[in-house]
This record gives sequence, C-alpha cells and structure tokens, in this order.
Amino acid sequence: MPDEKQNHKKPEWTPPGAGPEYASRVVPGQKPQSVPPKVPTRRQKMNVEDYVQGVLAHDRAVLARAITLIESNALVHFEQAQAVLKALMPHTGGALRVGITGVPGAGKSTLIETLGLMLVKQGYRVAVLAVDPTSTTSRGSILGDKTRMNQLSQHPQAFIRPSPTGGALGGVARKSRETIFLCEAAGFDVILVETVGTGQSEVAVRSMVDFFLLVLIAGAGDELQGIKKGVVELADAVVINKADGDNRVAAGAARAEYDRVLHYLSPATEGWTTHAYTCSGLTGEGVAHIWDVVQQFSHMAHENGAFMARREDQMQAWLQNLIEAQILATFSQDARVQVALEQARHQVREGRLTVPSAAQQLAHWLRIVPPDST
Ligand SMILES: Nc1nc2c(ncn2[C@@H]2O[C@H](COP(=O)(O)OP(=O)(O)OP(=O)(O)O)[C@@H](O)[C@H]2O)c(=O)[nH]1
Ligand SMILES: [Mg+2]
Repeated sequence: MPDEKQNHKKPEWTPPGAGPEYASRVVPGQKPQSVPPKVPTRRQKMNVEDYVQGVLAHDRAVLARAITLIESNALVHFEQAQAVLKALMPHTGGALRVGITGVPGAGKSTLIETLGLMLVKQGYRVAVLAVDPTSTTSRGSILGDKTRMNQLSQHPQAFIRPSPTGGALGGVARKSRETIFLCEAAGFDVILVETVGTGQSEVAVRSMVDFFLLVLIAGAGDELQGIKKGVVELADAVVINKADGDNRVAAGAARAEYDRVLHYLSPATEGWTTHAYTCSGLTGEGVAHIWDVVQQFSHMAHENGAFMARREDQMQAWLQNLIEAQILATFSQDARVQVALEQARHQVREGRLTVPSAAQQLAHWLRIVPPDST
C-alpha cells in the first residue's frame, strides 16, 4: 500500500505536535496532546466514511465497531475493512507499541492495569490489546483480563480489547496488527499488547511492536516458566514481577541472574542493552522505572534510526507473510492440487518418487489461476 510505505519512510524522531504520523507522542517530560470532542455513536449500519470519521474523532464505540469489522472473516467485511484501513493509514504510526509477554499468571494483566492507570494519570491515552492464540472460551483468561483491568477498562482515556477467540495464530496476529493501526488512528498514544508466553505468540507479537517486555517471576526455573532462550533474546527488557513481600529477595536474586544471562545474549534491538528489573504490578513498586526504561529506549531507537528501521522491516515481513499465506491457501484449496498431492504422497510412500521431485511436480500447480473465492 503506498500510504503505508510513505508513512514508514518518514524520517526519524520528530517532536510532539509535528504531525500525527510519528511515534512521537510519547516523549519523556512532555504531556500528550489534548483529546478532541467525541461524536455521537451511530447505532445504524455504518459505511466506510462513518467508520473513518468516528475513529478519527476518537470515538471509542466506533473504534470498537471498526475492530469488529476488521476481525470479521466475511468477504464483504474484508473489503469494507480494507477501505477503512486504507483511509486511516495516514493517521497511524503515532503510538508507542509495547508488547508484554510471560507465562500464564506471571502478572501481566495486573502490571498493565497499574502501568496503564499511571499513564492515563499522566494524560496519555492507552489501548490494551490481547493476543492469545490458545484463547477459547475454555481457558477464559481473557475474561479474567477484563476483570483484572477493572479500573483501567472504565477509564475514559483507556480502551481494552481482548483478542478474537479461536482461529490460527496468523489470523489473530494479522488482526491484532490492524487493530493497532485503528487504535493509533483513534489517537491512542500507547498501545500495550499482552500475549501469553506459550512459545507461539511471542514472535508474532514481537513482529508488531516497538518494545518487547518479558515478564517473569522468581522461584521458577526457565524450564518451569516455559521461557526459551530465544524468547529472552527477543526482549528489550526483562522484568521479574511480584517483587513484593516475602518474594522481594528472591526477585532481586533472579534479576541479578538474568542480568548476567542477558550480558551474553545478542541484543534484541541494535544499540540497546537489555537489562533485567524487578517490579510489583500489585503494589506498583518499580513500575514507573519500567516506563522510564521504555521511554529511554524509544528515545535511543529514534535517535539511531532503529525505531523506524524496525517498523519498515515489520511491514515488509508482514507483506511477505501474507503473500506466502495467500499462495499456500490458493494452492492447497485447489481441487486439482488435492488430487495431485494425494498421488504424489502415494508415489513417495512406494518409493517411486523422491520427495524433492514430488514437491517440484506439485509446484507446477502454483501456476494455476486462483479459485474464485466469491
Ligand atoms: N504478589 C503479587 N501478586 C501478583 C502480582 N501481580 C499479579 N499477581 C497475582 O498473580 C495472579 C495472576 O495475575 P495476572 O495479572 O492475571 O497474570 P497474567 O500474567 O495476566 O495471567 P494470564 O493472563 O492468565 O496469563 C493474580 O492472582 C494476581 O493477583 C504482583 O505484583 N505481586
Ligand atoms: Mg492476563
């Protein structure tokens, strides 16, 4: 999309007020811009213009409906959603996008509630999104999030959106990315993306945020926490949470241990050294410092160009992923491919065809005309 490309080719850091397209609304020591008046919520069927105007007017009800539109799998909604996104793209990119991951129960939602309340008090508008590939009605963690972010969810400067239930990770991630854009167009300054660290979702979330925070707790080894070295390497900060009460000492020791480990890992972001910190989402201790770190990071990454370079890379990688997914879907849904694939499998099983030859033969079908999806 030309709009996206243009937007992400913009030069580096620019002071607040210079334009909505920069990720510059979050700057140390600066108060965010004021919030424009709301427009009345429309209950009737909305057209593209209604969505666009409502989102740009910072109407949270319209934003929620726009996200629902984006999340829809119906083809008619897809086209409308893309038209809305296209119109809004020039107004995106202005927020600081922060991914927060960690195993279930690490205290992510509690931390987000505390951090989010701190930020809205400072005048920021905060959107919270959840990416949870395992989320179905059975686990109910999203419902839990809703209740755990009780105060924040009621705050007029906050917006909390759980992830769509079910669906493949790719789909959830794609919609989360588009949801980020919508939230930015709706004037949110900080977007906090919570994901459960089950191994699948971290990489997807890392690919759509500027800063990635890994939330751990003391007393559980890496094995127990299900955190792989690769995930630690994605982090721009590691926080040992629940550093309160009796747990304070153990959290401090874990922090020191992680700092040692991080010293030997390659940094997640060029020019930035990832450190470990302690905090308590429950008492709020250390949370302000975590935010200081995020801001320092943002400042540094704007200065050295890593910020915009990452966003550009993310956009290109997203395009590549969507192309690959589209090709694979077109390929595997074709009836002729299905027959040929079955035959190839059979021949491979009987040793009449090598696997590379089978793959090459099947690739012939990639020249097929995509099936009419209407
Ligand atoms: N002592 C202490 N308990 C905490 C802290 N943060 C969260 N908890 C508790 O830990 C439990 C889980 O907290 P959540 O914030 O829901 O954790 P989560 O990581 O969002 O959990 P999922 O979304 O289910 O993965 C709750 O019972 C919290 O009250 C903390 O800083 N200190
Ligand atoms: Mg949670």
